[in-house]
Amino acid sequence: MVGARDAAFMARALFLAERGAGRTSPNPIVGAVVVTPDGIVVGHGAHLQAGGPHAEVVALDEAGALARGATLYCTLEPCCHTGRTGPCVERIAAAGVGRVVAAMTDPNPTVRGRGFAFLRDRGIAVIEGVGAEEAARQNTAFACWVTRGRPHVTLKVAVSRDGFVGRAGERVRLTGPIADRFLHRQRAAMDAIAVGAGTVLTDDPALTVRLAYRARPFTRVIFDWSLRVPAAARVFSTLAAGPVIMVVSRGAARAQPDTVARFEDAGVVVLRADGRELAPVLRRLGARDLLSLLVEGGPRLHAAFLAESQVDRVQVVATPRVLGQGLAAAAGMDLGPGSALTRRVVLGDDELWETDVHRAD
Ligand code: AOF
Ligand code: ZN
Repeated sequence: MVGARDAAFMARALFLAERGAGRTSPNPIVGAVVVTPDGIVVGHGAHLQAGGPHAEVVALDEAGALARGATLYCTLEPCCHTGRTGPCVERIAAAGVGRVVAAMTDPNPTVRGRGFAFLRDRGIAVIEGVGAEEAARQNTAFACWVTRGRPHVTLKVAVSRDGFVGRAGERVRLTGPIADRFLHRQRAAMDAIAVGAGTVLTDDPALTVRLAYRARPFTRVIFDWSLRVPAAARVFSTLAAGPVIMVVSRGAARAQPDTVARFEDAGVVVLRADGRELAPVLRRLGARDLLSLLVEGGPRLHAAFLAESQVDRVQVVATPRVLGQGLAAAAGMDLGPGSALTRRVVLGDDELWETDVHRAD
């Protein structure tokens, strides 16, 4: 039975889970609390990094003997497999937990319901789905990666009031300082960022995280099919911040072996692709444990992602600047606050409109 207190304790577990936000890839973020039958919280836990203990184990360690007969609240189905760490369900059963309340099934195909079944087999009451919506939101990228083998893809674009994203060959600032800070925080939580060659040639971006704290390396991906980006581009001077991956067509790599060799000698990862299809490239990025990818532009790269239906989320930052003329956003990019809008955030003079793309599969 779902008690009135269950939602409140789950809210606490969901809050704890956020401590791992942006740090746990390729693992999900998970929070857990252990509560005695008289409603006293005797254990708290969060999963803070891959390879580290799971949230349930942290909470059970804190609870010690008080876990006997208690309820364990966890934001994800407890695991039943041995990965980098051992199965949580065995620890839960051994601790004598009487009841488990979980927000959602672990989408990982090696778990997916087996953790719950294990617990029920041992006579532990299991309640699923409390806080499900919030838990799913916390692990959207993980669920995408673990089921599809590719990163969750967010397309982000800033637009002028008259609908332009910039001017050809010119660096244009559209967003204000509040939006910039928000967007750098978002960058800090992503595993990787991608831009097209045109954006590197026009903006020469550093593609680093500023204005926000980031504890781990940041992967930058440059889609440069025909090897147009010069070695002097700023992004190549930021290898200390994390890997830089250049996606080039196999033909271009073959035609310009010296250029490729120079990049590789400098520490750049050159990923040779057959054709210009994005899906296989995304799977290769997924194999590098990249769970989330922020595609910043430009319009041609956005258009390619949209044409191939490789987009999970679209973010439009509407700004008050008027450009008069310039580059249009990718066709098919819904620039208005459409009906499917999932989030709308006011950022000073700018406004973020976010839409999640839902798929049948
Ligand atoms: C849990 N609690 O806190 C997390 C879980 O390599 P491992 O041992 O860390 O296992 C990683 C997998 O375990 C991951 O793919 C996901 O299915 C699950 N993560 N499960 O019970 C946790 N982080
Ligand atoms: Zn576990």
